[in-house]
Amino acid sequence: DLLAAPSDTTSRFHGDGVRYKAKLIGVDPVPDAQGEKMCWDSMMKLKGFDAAARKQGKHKQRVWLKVSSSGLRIVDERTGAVLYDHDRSRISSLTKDKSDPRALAYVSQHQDTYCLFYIKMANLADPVLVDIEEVCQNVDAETPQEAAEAPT
Ligand code: I3P
Repeated sequence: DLLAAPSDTTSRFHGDGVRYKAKLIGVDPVPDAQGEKMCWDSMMKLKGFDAAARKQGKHKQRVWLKVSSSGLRIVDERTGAVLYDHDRSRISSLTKDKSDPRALAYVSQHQDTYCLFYIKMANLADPVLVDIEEVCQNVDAETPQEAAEAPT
């Protein structure tokens, strides 16, 4: 049947999935599974650490972000070592970086603890956000809004 939906084995997320060239800006333990302000504050903190490290001549770690039907993996570009492996059921939130079209963040849950992963893509983050949303059907990419202005 030519009109049938692609089966699991023909999906581009099957097996190793799709890989994107990226750099790891940072990883930060966070108190909750989600929250616009929580994620934004964590991202800006990590961005500050990255800028400070850059001034000392350090570089972000080069990685592959792999998106597959089982979830997300962060793999060291140089050694191929799997640094993090997040089952799709553990991804509790996804954030588009309003300050950088190449960056994104997600929160991964492990038992009662949560960790935010902030990643800078080599290219635009939008297609990657779409892929992550497709694989982790329980999350939608949020764009943190500016704080509402106080009524005058
Ligand atoms: C680099 C420049 C790149 C940045 C890189 C910096 O600084 O800001 O855009 O890569 O980060 O070193 P410079 O222009 O002074 O060489 P990203 O855009 O991917 O962040 P890195 O050193 O952490 O790789």
